[in-house]
Amino acid sequence: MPDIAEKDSEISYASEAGRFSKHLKQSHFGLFHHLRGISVVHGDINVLTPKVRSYVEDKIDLCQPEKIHICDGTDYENSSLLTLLQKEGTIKALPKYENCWLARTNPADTARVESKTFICTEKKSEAIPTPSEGVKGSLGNWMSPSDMNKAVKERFTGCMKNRTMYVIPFSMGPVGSPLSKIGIQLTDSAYVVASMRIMTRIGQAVTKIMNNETEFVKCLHSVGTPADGKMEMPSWPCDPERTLILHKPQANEIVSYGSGYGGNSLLGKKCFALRIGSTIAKREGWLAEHMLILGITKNGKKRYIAAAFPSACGKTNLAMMTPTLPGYKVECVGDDIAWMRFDENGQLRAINPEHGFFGVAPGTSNSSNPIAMSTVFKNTIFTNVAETSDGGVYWEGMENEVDESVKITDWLGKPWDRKTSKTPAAHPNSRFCTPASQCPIIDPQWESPEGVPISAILFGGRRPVGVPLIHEAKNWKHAVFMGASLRSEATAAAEHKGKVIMHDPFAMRPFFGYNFGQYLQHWLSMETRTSNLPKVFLVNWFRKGGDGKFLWPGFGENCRVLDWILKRLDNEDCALKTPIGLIPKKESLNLEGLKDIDIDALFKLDAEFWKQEINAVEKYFEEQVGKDLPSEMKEQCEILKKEIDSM
Ligand code: OXD
Ligand code: MN
Repeated sequence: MPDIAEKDSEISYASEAGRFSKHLKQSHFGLFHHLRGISVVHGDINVLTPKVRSYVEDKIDLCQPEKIHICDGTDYENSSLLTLLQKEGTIKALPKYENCWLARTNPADTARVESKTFICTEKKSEAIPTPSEGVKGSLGNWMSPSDMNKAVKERFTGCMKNRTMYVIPFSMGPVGSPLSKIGIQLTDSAYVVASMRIMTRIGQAVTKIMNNETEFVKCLHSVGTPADGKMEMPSWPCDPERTLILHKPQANEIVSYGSGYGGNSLLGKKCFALRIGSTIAKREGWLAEHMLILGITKNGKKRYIAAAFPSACGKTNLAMMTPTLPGYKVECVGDDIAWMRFDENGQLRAINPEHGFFGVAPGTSNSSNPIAMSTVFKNTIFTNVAETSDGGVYWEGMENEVDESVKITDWLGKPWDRKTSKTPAAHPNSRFCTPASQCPIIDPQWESPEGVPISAILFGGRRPVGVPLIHEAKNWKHAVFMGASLRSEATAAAEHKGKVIMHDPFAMRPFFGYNFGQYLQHWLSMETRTSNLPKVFLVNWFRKGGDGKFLWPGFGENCRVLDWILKRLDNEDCALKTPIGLIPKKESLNLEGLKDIDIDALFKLDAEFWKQEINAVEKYFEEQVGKDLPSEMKEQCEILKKEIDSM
């Protein structure tokens, strides 16, 4: 086969029109090209700009794949990849549903690995704050550029031998929106391609708008091979011992090795949209946040709200809420990530950079999230959920939705019995990966290139004691403090064990791309960008009573809390000042039709609890952020302590 690629690309770059007509002729028809002497078995190298091509060629030299596949995002491509994945035993069809698939991972590769995730900068202080002497930092990990180069060389040299390198051009955000960004992911996992196709916009739509000036984030991923060459589970290759996820903000570069799962391998999500995204946002003056975006309409008036909750704290449920109060409608823009910037009128606008939902399956049911349940049973890849004998899926929470007579096989492929099995049927971090467009309440503006106008920002977490159902920040500095002091019970989305209350500032602790002290400074600086700042609130659906039961019913009833927020946005005089912020005045929270709500317990402010809380936050700031902490945060601690003392 002649290597005609070099000459062709010169010709095609001389003529854009020629490039695209040739692209149409060549896709899918097996006209082999070569890159660095390696066969391109799918797609057209001419759609790659010279800059992209040079990046791909560099990584071909490093990874030494057997074949190259340039993703075009077509249905044809997708169905061939799904066929291949079935043949390799990575996925199996779920005949109960339309175009749904079940993947089982190696049990050692089931969650994000924060301990193996690094930000790589010249100076350590650019990436992470300096903790106090003897304290282990928890606001990210740093690696030097030379260590990064060494680690990459060790792991990636020849890592794609006998494998296909897939080249995925993708857009985070609506293709062509001024708020969107482009990435090129190289991966040796067809599962990753199929998932990226759901989670982002990939292929021709993206390459069509690229020219040689187009900036892109470089994303290199390999599932790896263990050093001894022994692959424990050939259907799910990975190298958990040497897994490493690296980010080089200065070069807009991500390198991920050893894991095929979730945030470790779908690089558009946490690595790009949050870690690299937050560094680009800092440079360009906007915000990349771990936030859902929802639209809420009350009596015909619509507002948009963004909300930051730590992983697995119900962001997807809130984003798809079915309000119980009549006259309200919630619509979903996104369930995990928001990119937000002030427009020329000073209005904060947000896009959801993603194109799908990668939601935690357990706990999702027709009672907790009927909208998710009507979204996920077509065109979905499920991972690590349990399987039913009638060709469907099962997870904790679906007890009432699967007939008793149906047999269940757990996420490890073993028979599982509802009455006798001691372990969960689905892995606690098992997921559905499903197109956002299928959501029955997807917001009509969800792909609007200018983004939706944000009126309020919520922070929240799982706080069984002490933190009221809702309180409002007193001003912007206090709002930033609220985000900075966010704490929550640990969840299954990462590798932490147990139910400890962890600090998770801005719900971003695992996702900061740069020093948290500078991140706070960046948030504080928003005050200088507009006179129209959103109002900020802290919510807690998870407060428990003395009997250990939740005090608030949550889910669809949370619209009552949103209703109070809307009143505040309309400047209604319905808030009561307290030392920690503003809470609803008596009767201003609509509880009509709700029985047995202990409103006093939900809003009780205990001085001793709050003293301890502020002390814990102050200690955290001192130990973890030290000299990088903006003075405004210390001042907020002092103000709060004084006010709490007078309680
Ligand atoms: C996620 C997470 O997967 O936050 O969204 O872990
Ligand atoms: Mn998340």
